[in-house]
Amino acid sequence: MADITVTEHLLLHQKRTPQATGQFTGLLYDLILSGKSIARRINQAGLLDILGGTGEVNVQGENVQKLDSIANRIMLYRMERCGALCAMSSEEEADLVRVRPEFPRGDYILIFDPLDGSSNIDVNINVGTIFSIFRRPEGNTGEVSLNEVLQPGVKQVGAGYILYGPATMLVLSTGQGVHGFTLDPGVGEFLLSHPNMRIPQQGHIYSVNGGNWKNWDETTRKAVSWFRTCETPDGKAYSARYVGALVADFHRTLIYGGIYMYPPDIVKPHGKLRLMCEANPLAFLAEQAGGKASDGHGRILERVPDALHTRTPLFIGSTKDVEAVENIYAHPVV
Ligand code: AFP
Repeated sequence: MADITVTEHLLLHQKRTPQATGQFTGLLYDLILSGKSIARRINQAGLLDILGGTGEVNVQGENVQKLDSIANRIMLYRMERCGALCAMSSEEEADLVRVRPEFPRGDYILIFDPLDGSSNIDVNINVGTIFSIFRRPEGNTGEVSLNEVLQPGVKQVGAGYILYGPATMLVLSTGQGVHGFTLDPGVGEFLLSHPNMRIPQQGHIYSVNGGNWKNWDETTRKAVSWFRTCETPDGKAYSARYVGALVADFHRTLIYGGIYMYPPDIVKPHGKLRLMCEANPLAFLAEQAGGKASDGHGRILERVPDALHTRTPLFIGSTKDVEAVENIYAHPVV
């Protein structure tokens, strides 16, 4: 395959209109640069004193890892200066981060999880940065209000993730399919390696934290049991795989098909995952790749968040597998 860089790909595929200002392409460029900086820190993690926790607890009530905090600072620093944003929301920040007046302000809003799966970092297992991009509602100027940011996922204009694994990969959609790029560390560029990614209609892998079994209701147990006992189209049993880093579990699901599930339970009645910085961007990718994302009852992308850190149950992956779960929730066990 000819070496197509992500920048070339964006320039070739962005819609060009007379009104286009290049802001969106510039935003993606700086996002990619931030991802490369984070990848470099992660690669050095075992060599420098950046493993382990900071001793702080974030807005989600979770222990902040040193690399969470480093990744968050890299994203905030670089993206505030990119000139395309008016506001950002990070999983690590309690409140909306507005671009300060000393920096040029643009029309876009960036939501991100700087380092998803960071509890895996000390054992050298995949982590990732997940991002979601919205446009500020037309005609609004001045200070950005929270309401302008709390948009449903269908309004995303772009979404993706950077997976820091054996290779660093960028998986991106701007609404015209999903494309994967692999970082060539020799040249420092992401090169197109996975054009037009498509999720198989039915998979053969289910992914869920089975340790939560005792906290699930009977309907959820029935949904999980369905995958434990049913057969794949070629008559084989489903396999179970669970990394515990959403971005890694989703990446496998995107390529092989199947389903990732984080259902509600009695400890987390609204689910664990964050709608805006985790579920929405991956739901956008899933749909763009021909798959589906649901909260068990309806489309993730249609949910209107009531807060920046709203949580949601998530069932995402192959259309038939997600529909199987929705059918079970449609007839709850009483
Ligand atoms: P961390 O970033 O705190 O590791 O959280 C990761 C995560 O939000 C998501 O990436 C995983 O799929 C999920 O939590 C795993 O949660 P459990 O440990 O409850 O299975």
